[in-house]
Amino acid sequence: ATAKRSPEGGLIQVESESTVYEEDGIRAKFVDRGAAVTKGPDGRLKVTKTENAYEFFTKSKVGRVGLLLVGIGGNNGTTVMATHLANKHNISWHTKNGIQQPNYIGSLVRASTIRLGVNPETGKDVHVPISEMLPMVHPNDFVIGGWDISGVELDQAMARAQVLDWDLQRQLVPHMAGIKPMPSIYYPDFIAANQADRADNLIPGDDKQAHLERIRADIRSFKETNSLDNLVVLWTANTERYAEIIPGVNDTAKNLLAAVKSSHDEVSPSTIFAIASILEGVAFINGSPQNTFVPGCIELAEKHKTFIGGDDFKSGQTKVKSVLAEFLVNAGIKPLSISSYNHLGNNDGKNLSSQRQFRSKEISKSSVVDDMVAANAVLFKPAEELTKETGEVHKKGEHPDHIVVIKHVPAVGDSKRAIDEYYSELLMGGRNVMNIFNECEDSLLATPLIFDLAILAELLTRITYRREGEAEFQPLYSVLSLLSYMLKAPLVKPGTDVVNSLSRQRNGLEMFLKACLGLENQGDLLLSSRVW
Ligand code: NAI
Ligand code: DG6
Repeated sequence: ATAKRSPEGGLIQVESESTVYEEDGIRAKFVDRGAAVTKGPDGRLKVTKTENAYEFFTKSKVGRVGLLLVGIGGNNGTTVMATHLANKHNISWHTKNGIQQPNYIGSLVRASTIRLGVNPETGKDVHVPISEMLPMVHPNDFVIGGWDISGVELDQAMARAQVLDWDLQRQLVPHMAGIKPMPSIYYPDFIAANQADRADNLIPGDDKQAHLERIRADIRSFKETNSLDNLVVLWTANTERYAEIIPGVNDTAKNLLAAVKSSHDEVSPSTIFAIASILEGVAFINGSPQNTFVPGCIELAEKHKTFIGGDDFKSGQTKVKSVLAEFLVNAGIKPLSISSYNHLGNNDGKNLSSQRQFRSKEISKSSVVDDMVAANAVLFKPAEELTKETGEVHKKGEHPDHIVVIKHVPAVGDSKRAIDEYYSELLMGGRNVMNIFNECEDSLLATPLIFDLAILAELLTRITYRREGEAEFQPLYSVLSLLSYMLKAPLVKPGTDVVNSLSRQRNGLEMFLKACLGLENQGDLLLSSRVW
């Protein structure tokens, strides 16, 4: 059974001493139970149970929320705007299959559910939409704006993208005509040379400090003009090349700010947007693969206690890979190679046909099976074991061969084709080959992720916590690893493990939302169904 929202307010009411509904928010006590594992001198693993008590406070007033997209004139940007407007104005359209209603299919928050518990009368599970777990902004209510180096108005940019049906575009024209992206920063060295012909909407000059101040002013003015309570800035512009990490330039917050002042070549446009957002106290999400968050940028966010999240939307091929690779490894089957090809014909594909931008994408697409492989030393020998066995020093453990190929094929437009071969070792030397062919509009997969990232990031800015014994509540840690489900190469707190497994990422988010309601995650223990 999936519960429906009651018209008079919040759907969930937790009846427990540890959960208190106050006028301005929900206060919940939660005990984080875990296990500390150390290796003793005899080689045995010593496990100690851990318990850490927390109190969470979630502000319930959502207010007016803005979403500023960097790259609003692109395929994702225009599809986000079009989807928002079609839903908000309830615009339906004719397709060859009949009449289509607008929706948010593909959004974790708006179109998927969480198992809340069991109805004691029926014994059946009760599920709720994720959007009902805590007060969250509805995507219809976002105030959306953004920047683009292409000055084409959004109705024409939507037509250029060739993503949505013509009958929908036709009806959206009156809503999108006249909306021109704000001028943006263009450093030609960071994106492919083949993008130069659309760069006609630029903030003049090459003074990076002036650019930073201009973007900060844009953020402030958007907030003021639209009377916003909260704002998220999200990069969905072209993939940039990696910035070189240079000691003294971008390694610390102080050096990075100085590098902006001196207009250093290695400060990218995306890092300028991230710095501007941090200094304006608004959350910044990077939907592309480049290393926007150089160490100095992460340190700056930590210093200002503002929120950042990234990198690179995990929309199709990589999402499937994070499920399939986990399935194989957790089933005790050993992937020997994963070969991924894709071709697409949109402007993203054109930009990625340039080697340095492709390299950024290759890195983010390649890291996705690393944690699953590292978690299974039965199948994949760790570096120390290989070193012992061979007598040569191995810095890395055993790993399946993994290749990523992307080609630009203009004819297929936004409809990306992804082909993956999984070649694995079975029992007694057997072999297994699995092939996947996936085809769909790339931007229709990315758009719901953009809504999810913005909705969840905004929610996380309203949550504070304190540990047992602490007097003051404080915001969550700056790097929002809870957004990992939507991202190919999740940015995490330095020194902590990256989780790529899609099910672990979803569980992590689910457990956190429950913790904010003071609920323990029952998981799939289902004890009552196992005992008499
Ligand atoms: P797109 O090429 O259609 O749009 C990007 C837009 O960014 C363009 O309009 C371009 O003019 C603009 N732009 C470039 N540099 C800019 C700057 N400095 N400031 C402001 N605007 C700038 O690309 P699309 O398909 O919308 O994808 C956007 C990004 O999202 C790409 O980096 C892509 O790799 C990434 N991505 C897309 C996924 C998808 O499924 N569509 C999934 C994962 C990542
Ligand atoms: C070519 O791969 C274009 C890319 O922008 C991808 O479409 C995008 O990164 C999505 O990748 P994935 O692996 O999540 O489908």
